[in-house]
Amino acid sequence: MKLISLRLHMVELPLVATFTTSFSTQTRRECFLVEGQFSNDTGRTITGWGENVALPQPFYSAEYTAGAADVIRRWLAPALFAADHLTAETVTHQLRHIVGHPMAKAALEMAVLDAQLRLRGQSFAEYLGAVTSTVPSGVSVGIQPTVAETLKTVANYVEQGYARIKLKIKPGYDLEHVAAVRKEFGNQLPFQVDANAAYTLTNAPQLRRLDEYGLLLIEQPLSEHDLRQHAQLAQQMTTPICLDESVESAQGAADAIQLGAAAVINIKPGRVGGYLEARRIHDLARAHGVAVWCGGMLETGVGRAANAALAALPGFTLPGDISGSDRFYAEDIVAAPIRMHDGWVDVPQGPGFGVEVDREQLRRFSTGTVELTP
Ligand code: OSB
Ligand code: MG
Repeated sequence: MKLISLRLHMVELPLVATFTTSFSTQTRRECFLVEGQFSNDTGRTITGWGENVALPQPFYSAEYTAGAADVIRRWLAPALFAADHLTAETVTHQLRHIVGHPMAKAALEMAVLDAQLRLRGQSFAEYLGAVTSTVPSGVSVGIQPTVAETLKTVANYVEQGYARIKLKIKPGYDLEHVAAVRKEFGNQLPFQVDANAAYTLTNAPQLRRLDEYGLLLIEQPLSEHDLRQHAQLAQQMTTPICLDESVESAQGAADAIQLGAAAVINIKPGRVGGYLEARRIHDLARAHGVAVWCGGMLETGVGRAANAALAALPGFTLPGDISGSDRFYAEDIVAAPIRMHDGWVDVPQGPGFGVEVDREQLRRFSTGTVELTP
C-alpha cells in the first residue's frame, strides 16, 4: 500500500468516574485517533484507524498526547509517506531510525494494519491467530480515598460480573484496602493489585505483607528501570511479580524473564510499539511458561477492540484490563463498542479491528484535527 494522507483526530471524552493511580488523577480522556488513507496496487483506496494511547501527561511513561502528535507530524508521518510498499509488517522497519516514541509508532502501525486487513476482508483476530471468540474481562479500579469507598466501588464491579478485580495501590492505600476487599468478597475473587512504580525495594517488608491475601499478582511495584530490584523483590515475597512499565520490547521482556524479574507480563501494545511487537512478547513469554495478560490505557472503542483480539491468543491465560466501554465512557466513538456480559467480552470478527468509527460522535468529542499529506 501507499500512504495518501493521515488525519489526527484529537478528542476529549469525559470519564464516567475519576480514575486515580499512584501517579495521577484523570477526569477525562484526551487522546487522538489516527485516520489513514491508503491506496493499493490496483488503485483502490481504503481507510484504516489507529488510536494513540499516550496520556496527556508524561507520568506513566515519557510519552504524552501532544508529544505523540508532534513526533508523528514532524518525523513519523514523513517516513511513512516516503515508503512505496507499506505493510503493517514493515512499519517498524520504516520508523526504526526514530528513537523511542512507541505509542506514536503503535498508533500508526494500527492504521496500516486496519487498512491492510480491510482490503483483504480479514479480521484482526484471525490475522493474529486468535484461538477464542470471547475473552475474560477484568476491571482496573482506581485508588479510592477511603476503604469504604473501595468496597463500594469493587462491589459494583463484582455485581456487574467482572471476571477479575485489579486494585490500584500506593503507599498508605494498600494493605488496609486489600485486606478489606478480601474479607468482604472472599478468597474466590480473582484479585490483583497495581502499584504503578510507587514503591522502592526498601518497602519489601510492607509489600511482603500482601502475600497473605492470595493475590493473583502485584503489578509494577518498583520503578520502570528497577529490573534487578524486581528480581530481588521476587525472592522476598510469594505473590507473583508482574511487570508493566518496565517492559518496552520483546528484548526487554527476554531480559526481565532471564533475570527472574517477571513471573507475569502485562502486555500493552502501545507501550511496546505496536501489536506485532506485542505478539512477539506473547510468543516469547509463552515459550518460557510466563503468563501474560492484556493491559489497558483507557482506550476508546478502537483500541479496546484491537486489545480483545490480542487477548484471544493462547498465551493470554489471565483476564485482561478489557472492561466494557461503559466502565470509562458514557458514550464511545465507535458504533458498537465492547460490552462486558457475565465477565466476558466478544472478540470482534469483522474486517480489520472490526469496529466502525462513528463520525458524528467523533465530531462531538473533537478538540481539533491535524491534516498530514506528503
Ligand atoms: O498501569 O495498567 C496501568 C491506565 C493508564 C495508565 C496505566 C494503567 C492504566 C490502567 C487502566 O490500569 C486499565 C484500563 O484501561 O482498563
Ligand atoms: Mg499497570
